[in-house]
Amino acid sequence: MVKKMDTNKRMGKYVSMLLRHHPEEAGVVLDEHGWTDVAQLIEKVQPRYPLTVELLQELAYGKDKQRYEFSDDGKKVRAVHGHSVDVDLGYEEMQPPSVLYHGSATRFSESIEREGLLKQSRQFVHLSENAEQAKSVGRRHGKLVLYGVKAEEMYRDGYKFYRSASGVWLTDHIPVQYLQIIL
Ligand code: HQG
Repeated sequence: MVKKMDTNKRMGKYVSMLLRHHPEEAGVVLDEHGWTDVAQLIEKVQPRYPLTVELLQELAYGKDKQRYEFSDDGKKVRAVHGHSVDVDLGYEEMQPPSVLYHGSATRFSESIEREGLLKQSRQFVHLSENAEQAKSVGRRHGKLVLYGVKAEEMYRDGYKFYRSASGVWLTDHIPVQYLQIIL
């Protein structure tokens, strides 16, 4: 059972890598909106992992958060956040809640507190509505530092925010004056 969980986790990371960053590594092709054909994706992943449609659905609606979505006919799939490849998901601009959260690691704090939050290799800075979710994202990078983002104030100042289908909030850059250290 433990072994099966580990394989699924590794498979999930591999599928996310293909759908968000390097589709070419397995010969997967994404269209301009990030979609790829489910049957082809499964065929390209199978030399490495025993992916099936059912497993892809499980990975899409993960325990902690949604990561992928399917087209209405179920034939296409795409990641709903996290891309570094240049695709247009058609996110709509939305008014954010007053505070959003970003978890990071203490080794980045000095730089973050100097330059603000940068999107690095991804298309956007990723923020959570929920502090717990932000904490687990931060811990993946090292010793946790949790920032609160004055999102409503930013929005009033003209910054644009988008909400992905997974509920992750996206924006281009968070200048330092909108950041508060929470933990
Ligand atoms: C840090 C997950 C130095 C930033 C999550 C982060 C998310 C800076 C790292 C999604 C910096 C980038 C994305 C600056 C930001 N100086 N470091 N000025 N500004 N950083 O992985 O947000 O679970 O690209 O704090 O839920 O950790 O995979 O971004 O530590 O939504 O579905 O640079 O990944 O989604 O790391 O994670 P990442 P992230 P999944």
